[in-house]
Amino acid sequence: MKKENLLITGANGQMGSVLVKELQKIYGEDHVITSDIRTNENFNGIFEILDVTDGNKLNDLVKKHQITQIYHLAAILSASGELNPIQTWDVNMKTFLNILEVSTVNAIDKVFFPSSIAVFGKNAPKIKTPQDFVLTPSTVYGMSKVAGENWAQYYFKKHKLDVRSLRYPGVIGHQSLPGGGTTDYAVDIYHKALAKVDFECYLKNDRTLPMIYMEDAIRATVELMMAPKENINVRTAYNLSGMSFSPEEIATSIQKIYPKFKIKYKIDFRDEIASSWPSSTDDSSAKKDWSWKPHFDIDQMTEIMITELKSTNSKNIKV
Ligand code: AKB
Repeated sequence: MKKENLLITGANGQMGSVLVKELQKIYGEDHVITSDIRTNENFNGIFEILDVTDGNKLNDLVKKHQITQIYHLAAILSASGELNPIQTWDVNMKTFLNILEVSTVNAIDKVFFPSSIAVFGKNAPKIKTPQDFVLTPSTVYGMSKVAGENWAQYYFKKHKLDVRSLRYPGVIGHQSLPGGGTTDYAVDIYHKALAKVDFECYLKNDRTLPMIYMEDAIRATVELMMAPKENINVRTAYNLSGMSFSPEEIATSIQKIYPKFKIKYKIDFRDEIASSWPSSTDDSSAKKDWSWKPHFDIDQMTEIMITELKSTNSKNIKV
């Protein structure tokens, strides 16, 4: 069997740090090259400093490690993106175009590109937003994801580059902290509950968004990347569903474990971003093409989040 060597960009991020460990289990530590703009001592195996806007350095690393697959996770997210729109467009687009070019030149087998529910705009149906609805995003982040999806499809058609992509909902996990996203509140809320402090939410109480538990998000990524090439009929990005909930509903779920937990609201610009996104998406293409099925609902997730965060906290205190 051909030896695979994977390059992960943005490996220090919320998804990257968890995905790396899963890929290391599958391919072996020495075959997963982790990279990020800043150094990180938490990974076993090989780590490289990489700013993906530097196409030459990317090309050198791909050659040096004989890379066969790239998971390109480096990006600026929706809320941070609105504070620096031009820089966000530059970084998100330049990095992905470098990945596509270097992958084509080096005959990379497969590329993973994360897209997002942020591709949809206010005009899209809120409930079960269809896979193929017209994309009119309201954020620069969303615009960069729509452009990225189209570039992915272009390289697939023009250069036969096997680029695969998912439209992630908000991802919630205990292993890492998100940064700069609109859905980040749904991770932060668990940390506040554990610290026994009230949570101040920047979204409206009934702002329902699509979300997914980290374990489901990682499994979806691996399943998509392992699916036979002929099954991949969507060459932009697949809608992906886990669960949907509002701030009020996640607070209720936490109150089943911590009855005294309180949520209050101080709305900011992120609610406007969230108001342009779907409440749920129709992921029947993912179900049909590569048998996608989420495993976790909100209460199961809450139980695991609280148990795991408690255990991490007690380990940290002992050190
Ligand atoms: C964000 O909130 O920006 C991300 C996303 C939904 O893509 N979590």
